[in-house]
Amino acid sequence: MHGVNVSQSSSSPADRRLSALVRHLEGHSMDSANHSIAAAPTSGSTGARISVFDHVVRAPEDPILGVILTHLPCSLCVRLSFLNFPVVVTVAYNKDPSPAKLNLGVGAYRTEEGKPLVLNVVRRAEQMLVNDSSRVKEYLPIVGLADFNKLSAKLILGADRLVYLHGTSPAIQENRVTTVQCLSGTGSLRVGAEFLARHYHQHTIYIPLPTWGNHTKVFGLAGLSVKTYRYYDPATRGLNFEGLLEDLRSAPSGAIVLLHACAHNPTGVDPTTHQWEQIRQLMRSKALLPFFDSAYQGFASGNLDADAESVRMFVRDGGECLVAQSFAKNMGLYGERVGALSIVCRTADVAGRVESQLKLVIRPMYSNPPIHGASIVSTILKDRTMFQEWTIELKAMADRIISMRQQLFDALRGRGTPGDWSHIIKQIGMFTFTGLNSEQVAFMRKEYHIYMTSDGRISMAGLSSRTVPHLADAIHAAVTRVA
Ligand code: KET
Repeated sequence: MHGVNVSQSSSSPADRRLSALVRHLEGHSMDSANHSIAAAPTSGSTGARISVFDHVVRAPEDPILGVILTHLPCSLCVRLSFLNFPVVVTVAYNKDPSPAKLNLGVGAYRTEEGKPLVLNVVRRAEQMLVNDSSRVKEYLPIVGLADFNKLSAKLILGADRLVYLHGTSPAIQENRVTTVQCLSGTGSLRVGAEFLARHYHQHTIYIPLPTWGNHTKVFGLAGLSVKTYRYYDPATRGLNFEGLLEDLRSAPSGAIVLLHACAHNPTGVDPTTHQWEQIRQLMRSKALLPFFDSAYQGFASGNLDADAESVRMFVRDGGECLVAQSFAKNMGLYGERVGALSIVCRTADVAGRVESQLKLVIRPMYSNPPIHGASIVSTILKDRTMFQEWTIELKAMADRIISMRQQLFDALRGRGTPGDWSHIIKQIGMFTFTGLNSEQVAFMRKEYHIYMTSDGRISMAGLSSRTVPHLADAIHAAVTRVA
């Protein structure tokens, strides 16, 4: 059926391993097909092969992960996709033979050479874990690794004075924060959402317009009713602050409000400290419940404390909130799926009861979280030197992104591209919300082999000094040739 001789085109050990995987899957998928045919009541030895899943329609690709470039060799990706193996690549991207092709779709950091990066400090932590012969692979508790939970909460909420993580968080000192290790940022959001759907009196959550595409699905599938509040003003390419306040003012008392802690995705537009303070006052006066999504701590400014300030403002006032944290971007642990959900409560007693219910959400969902990624994070956070090494590497990633902003801005100015492109240098974090429309995005994909989400979001982390001119040429052509 597939007739693909994968071994011929594979040369490196990684390729050979993948080839073996393909052969295994081919064999396996045929075996299982034969097996189901034999068992299916509709099939005889000569009868039509009708699957009990014949009615299943093909779902569309995920708009973000659907354009991920994995480091699989192109030829193998296409072959794996023949098998419907769920590799997260678009066949379109991988089939694109152009050497100039550029993937700016997913929010994943790349080096100046366009390669995925494993931080040195992460490699060191992994080495230490490997060398530690006392380590075992037993199940973690339902709530995950205790050290990891404690340190993650300190990282986002502020630490006590005894450790090198700066600042103080009265909530932690008073034991009224419960933190559970979850499957990265997405899993933390989902566990928080399921908890709210079961135990919180208000089932409406307000999310910014626009927001990360997965928010709607995560909250909707957890049983919450999803509404939006105005956030971005296309005319100014900045925050629609009045619209935001108006919408939150007219939200029902007690409603949940999703806030991006920093580096808003996809717009790159964050409120100023003064605006955050006004948002806080309004939300507290209406008893709106803040649910922070912190996927980019350290990536916005390069400073972990500065990027946590919005969350800390809401914790300092003594009120309650939820925070979903991801270590995918700031530690480069994308595939390790390591994150945490913290719920800041009024009292230690409430926090204890909340935690007992979080366990009931987690246990039937995935039982308990994986150990490796959380061990890496806690090894780094627990050691002063490693922590400092991490902050330096993190700052270097943030700085490279900032320099890409400047280079792209200069390149467009240099070409005299019509329009005001200052938003490229004003926006914060991994993404630039370019303002390009979906036709222009399609044009750039077809003519320049540049891949991005159809809302015109580009991941600045995927750019390099070498690729900036190509992107600037493409944007220039799109703006001048496509309305
Ligand atoms: N919140 C936001 C705002 C976010 O951008 C992402 C990921 C996540 C949560 C989830 O991250 P996790 O890997 O579960 O820790 N965003 C990038 C990747 C993706 O879509 O999954 C992105 O927008 O490209």
